[in-house]
Amino acid sequence: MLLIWHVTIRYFGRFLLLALLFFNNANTSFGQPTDFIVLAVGDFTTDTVFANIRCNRTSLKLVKGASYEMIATGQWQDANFEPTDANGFVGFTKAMKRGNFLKPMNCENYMKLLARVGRKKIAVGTHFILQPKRSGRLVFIPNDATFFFGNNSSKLMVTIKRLPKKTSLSTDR
Ligand SMILES: [Ca+2]
Repeated sequence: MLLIWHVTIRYFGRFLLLALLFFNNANTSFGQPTDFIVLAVGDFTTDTVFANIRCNRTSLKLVKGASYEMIATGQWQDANFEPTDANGFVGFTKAMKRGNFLKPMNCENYMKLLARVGRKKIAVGTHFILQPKRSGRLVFIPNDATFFFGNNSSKLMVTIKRLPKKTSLSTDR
């Protein structure tokens, strides 16, 4: 009898622990922060995007089908090349041309500002209106070659504003 009681207590404890863990995670994606910001129509926020960081994770969650205007200001720099704005520049050295395939978006300029929502990458540049096809966290990426982010410097400021739903410039490419 004592043994049955002991086993019951032991496994009930484990069950309770698992149940607590499950319900604690039930409202979130596993491993994701719980404090995502979802902009209401008309709201905006400004994020800093660093040139030497590949994945600049924002705390914004974009909503499928909503429209977001993104305006990037400032200049950032790849190595010792001329600083550029969020539109970046065409790679002009041999190494840059060879390294095109190492960029997150091969056909876009070096140091162009990119956004990623889920797995989808989008070229943003200095001004873009994005209508995501899936909801997800907004991540910004400088379009530089993988392994070559360390020599980048400075940062951009990106303002993200949620627009009214009917916007003619629909552009999740
Ligand atoms: Ca670089």
